Amino acid sequence: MLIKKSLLLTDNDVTPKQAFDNSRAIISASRRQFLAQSSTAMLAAGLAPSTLWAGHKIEDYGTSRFSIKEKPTPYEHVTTYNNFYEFGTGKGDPARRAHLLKTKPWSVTVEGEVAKPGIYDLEDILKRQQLEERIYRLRCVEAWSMVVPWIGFSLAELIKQMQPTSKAKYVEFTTLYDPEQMPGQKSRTLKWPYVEGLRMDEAMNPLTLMATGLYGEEMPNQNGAPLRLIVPWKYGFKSIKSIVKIRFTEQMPKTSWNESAKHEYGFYANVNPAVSHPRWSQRRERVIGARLFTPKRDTELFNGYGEQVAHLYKGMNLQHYF
Ligand SMILES: Nc1nc2c(c(=O)[nH]1)N[C@H]1C(S)=C(S)[C@@H](COP(=O)(O)O)O[C@H]1N2
Ligand SMILES: [Mo]
Repeated sequence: MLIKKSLLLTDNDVTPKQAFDNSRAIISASRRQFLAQSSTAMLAAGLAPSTLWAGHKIEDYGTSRFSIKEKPTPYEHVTTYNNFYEFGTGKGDPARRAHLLKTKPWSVTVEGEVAKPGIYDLEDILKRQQLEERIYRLRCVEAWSMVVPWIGFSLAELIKQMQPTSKAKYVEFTTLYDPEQMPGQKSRTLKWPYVEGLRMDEAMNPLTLMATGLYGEEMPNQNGAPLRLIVPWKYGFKSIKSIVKIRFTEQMPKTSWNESAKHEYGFYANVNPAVSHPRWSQRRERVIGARLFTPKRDTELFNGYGEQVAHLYKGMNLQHYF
């Protein structure tokens, strides 16, 4: 019975809207309540409770003018409905298996066309960044979306500190490769490690976020701990998780999804309702965690951030550069 309840929670059962709007204290109360209710259920269901308990609170962070004013998807959905193929292709696989990933200590290699290459301790990187909460919608290429209160810092600030050379036209990101910690890498679903990339001006856009947490807590492993990218105007697959390497390049990076099926997943991957995926429409999206029979929502060009990012693609044919 408990198991059923934990799987069938709806928006109204967890994180009521007022709780989120009014104060973080209330959120954490609702989180505690959720954890208390669900821990027994999770154990019974064979889920590793550590995947939900791991989160330490993040103490100090600001808010962002880029946050959307929408009700976040309940924590329970954000952390149990995931795409993270390193842990399997099922939406529930990451929550079940990501406890295998050891995220401390963590280092990030910076290389390529950059004045300050090196292997940096994530802790040292974080000391120099200002954390803020940004409520962004993540729109998956599979035509669903969720709204998440991410916590992170501006990628542009980090890039300025690393001082790319004038030859740096792109930034490439790589996820950890370790099949022992990431058992999905034992299957050849993608060419590992997972690689993503941005054009330099996309990486420098103030919307682009390096995220280290969500819902006031350190990032749950299944959501890409300890460091992941969030590019809110692009399809979710651009937002690469568990980053161990940042490389500045002159050439366009070879990205995992583009390499695996270039007619389906372009390098740009800007959210665009007018450009269908070859196998399905991108006009609308299913809202994760919504009540049964909730209509799909209309997908917005650039996921609603046209004002901030449309200029990046001026003069480009978006049907061709999808
Ligand atoms: N390393 C890595 N990053 C990844 C993925 C992945 O499989 N591996 N999946 C992507 C896809 S398709 C989506 S939609 C988002 C999902 O993020 P979430 O699980 O935090 O919602 O992560 C993206 N980042
Ligand atoms: Mo996705």
